[in-house]
Formats: sequence, structure tokens, C-alpha cells
Amino acid sequence: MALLFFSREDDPVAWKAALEARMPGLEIRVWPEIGDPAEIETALVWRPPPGLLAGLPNLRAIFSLGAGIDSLLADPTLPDLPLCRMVDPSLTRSMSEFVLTLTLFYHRRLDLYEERQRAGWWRMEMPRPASATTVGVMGLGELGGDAARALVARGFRVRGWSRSRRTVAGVACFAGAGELAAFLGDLDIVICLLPLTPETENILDARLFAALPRGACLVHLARGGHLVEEDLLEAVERGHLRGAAIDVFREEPLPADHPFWRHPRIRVTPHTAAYSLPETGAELVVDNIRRLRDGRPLRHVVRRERGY
Ligand code: NDP
Ligand code: OXD
Repeated sequence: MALLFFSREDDPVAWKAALEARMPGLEIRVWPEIGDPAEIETALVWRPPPGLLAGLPNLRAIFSLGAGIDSLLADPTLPDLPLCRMVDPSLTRSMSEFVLTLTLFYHRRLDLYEERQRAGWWRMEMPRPASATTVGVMGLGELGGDAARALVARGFRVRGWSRSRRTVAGVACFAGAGELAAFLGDLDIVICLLPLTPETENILDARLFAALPRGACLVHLARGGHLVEEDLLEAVERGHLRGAAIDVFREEPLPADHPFWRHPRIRVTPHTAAYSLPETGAELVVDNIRRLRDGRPLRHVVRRERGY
């Protein structure tokens, strides 16, 4: 029985080599060379076309190449099988690196100096210590939890918000919709690392922006469906938000005529915040294949009723 690999972004050669090195004899079929669909036992996928997995009659488990599985759950034909998401040290490390990069960018006011450079204006603002900047992380799971710890280690004042109450050393933790306004109330920078679910869709909207202090910055690294784009434009143009760094969009690639591309206070990156190295990501996949074959519980199984 074979593993099917599907991704339009990840390198199949590198993943195949990493999987085979850890599980000699594992047969890997890279889409579209899938052979007999009845021979596929597991699938390792990133954003497969709807219906692809439903066409595999003997599939036993689905492994996501990404941490976020919203696009898989959006496929109405998705088979009712264990669905495991990617939890991987390289993914977590790269996300925390990106969170720190953008937090430091706004904290050290590089956005302001970019504007002043365009105007040819030499003027320095006295920098403030990290302890004078309050950063809030929405989502305290694998990625948000690590990012929050990294921010604490850099000396920032850190707040975190999750669905159930979490404890993260050095982080003031808030939980649930009832504590969202209190979480947002004194943030200088808010980082979104939530999964996209029916509860979190459109959460970054005018109401949430209004609950932030004037001059706050948004760093959005989760999913395009969280953000109401017109509300962001309005909040930035009116000066309520100082700026926003956006890595994920409703439509990817971001269309050439999208207003975010040329907005001086909105930074666009091409869904690049975090990535899994095949060398580390393959460990989880191989471990889960062994567990599946031995009848042991799989790791990082998505709870479909919660949507993440
Ligand atoms: P996890 O499932 O580990 O963590 C999710 C966190 O969000 C948890 O703390 C959870 O709360 C919280 N949460 C979920 N629903 C709600 C809600 N309704 N209200 C408040 N909090 C909520 O996910 P990861 O940390 O692994 O990944 C997070 C997301 O990051 C992914 O789903 C994906 O969208 C995005 N991502 C983006 C990448 C990029 O390159 N831009 C790369 C990888 C991921 P609780 O703790 O109570 O369960
Ligand atoms: C992910 C992503 O979910 O890259 O892993 O967005």
C-alpha cells in the first residue's frame, strides 16, 4: 500500500527522499502519477483539489502538510477518516522567527523610518525598551504558544488569547469571546495565529480594530478568511491602526490590482511566515504511518467538531 503526495508548493523530491530515508520500502506516489487509486493507504497533502481524496477507496488516514486544515475541511467530499495536521519543530521555529521579525520592525519603528526616507527627512525618535511594548497573540496553540514565549524571552510585555484558558509563563492569558475586549485593550501590536473556523472567520473586523488602542499595529499570519479587508483599509486610512503586516489573503496569490499591494502602511508577504523542512516534518508522518499500521492512536488528529 502506498502514500499519495499532493502539493503544488512543496518539493516532492525532497519530501520523498526524507520519507524514504525514515521508512525504507514506503511506496510514494506523487500526484498526478497516482497509479491504481485502490493501492493508496495514506495521503500527505497541501490544498488538494476537492474530490481527490474521496476518489481513493482504501484510504485510511489523511496527513496535512500544513498546520492549518481549513481548506481540507472545506471540501464537502472529504472522507470521514483520521485527519492529522502538521506539527513540526521547523514550522514552529520559522513562525516564531517571523513573529519576532515583524514585532521588532514595528517596535523599532522601521515603518516610520521608511516613510521618512521616502520624504528625505532625517529625524530620530528615541527608541523604547521592549518592556514598553505590549504584544498580544491571538491563538496560544503550537505556533502562538511558542511565539508568545519567544516574545517574552525578548523582553516584551505579552498577552495571549485562546478558546480555553491556557497558562504560558510570563504571558497574561485571556480566554473566550467574553475576554477578547480586555485582551485587546492595551496592545501596541496584535498578532493573529488562530485557525480558521466558523467561530474565527471575519474576526479581524472593524469591531476588533475599534477595541485596539489608537496607533496599534496588526500582524496577520493565520488565514485570509479571518480578515475583513475593507475594515482594515478603513482603520489604517483613518489612522486608528498605524500599520499592518499581512501574510495570508482571501485570494492567493494576491491579485495584481489589490489595494494592499500599494498601500504605504500595509506590508504584504506571500504566505511565507512558516514552513516545514521535509527532514523534520517527515518524522511525524512516518511515525503516524507506523501507528496506523500497528493500530495505535495517531498524533495531532484534528477534532473536526471544533474545526481545528
Ligand atoms: P493550534 O490548533 O495548535 O492552536 C490554535 C489556537 O487557537 C489554540 O490556542 C486555540 O485555543 C485557539 N483558538 C481556536 N479557536 C478559537 C476561538 N474561537 N477563540 C479563541 N481562540 C481560539 O494551531 P497552530 O498554532 O498549529 O496553527 C495556527 C494557525 O496558524 C493555523 O491554523 C494556520 O491557519 C496558521 N498558519 C499559518 C502559516 C503561515 O505561513 N502563514 C503557517 C502555519 C500555520 P485552545 O488553546 O483553547 O484550543
Ligand atoms: C500552514 C500554512 O497551515 O503554511 O502550515 O499556512
